[in-house]
Amino acid sequence: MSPAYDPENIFAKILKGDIPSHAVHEDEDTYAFMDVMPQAPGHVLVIPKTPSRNLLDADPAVLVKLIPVVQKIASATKEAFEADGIFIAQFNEAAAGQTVFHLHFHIVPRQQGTDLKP
Ligand code: D5M
Repeated sequence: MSPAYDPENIFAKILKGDIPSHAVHEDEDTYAFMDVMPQAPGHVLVIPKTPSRNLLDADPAVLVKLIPVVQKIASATKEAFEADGIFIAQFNEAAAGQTVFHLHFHIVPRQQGTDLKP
């Protein structure tokens, strides 16, 4: 079983306004902001406002609202950065690379022939 949701994680603090962030979208259920360690220019994170540790922990009703926003922001990011493609990633638990334990989708514009930063 996964550890419990930590209400003091960095993204929870961003949602509370305790830590600054560069917002690109906000609605009743969802928040999107620029990643501070971008893997490429235009790297955005999309998160639900509902506390969810990761995808495995999330209520499907939360995902129903979140995924269309991921799609919309991926599309807008692709256009804004004139990207050839969009990489979308999401990690579940530390063993899989998750470092912030509030569900988030990475949206990263990709240009043909370029590598992601490690
Ligand atoms: O990645 C977590 C991601 O969160 C990683 O790309 C850095 C980013 N991050 C960490 N702190 C902040 C703040 N304060 N603002 C914006 N982005 C942040 P994962 O490995 O998927 O858990």
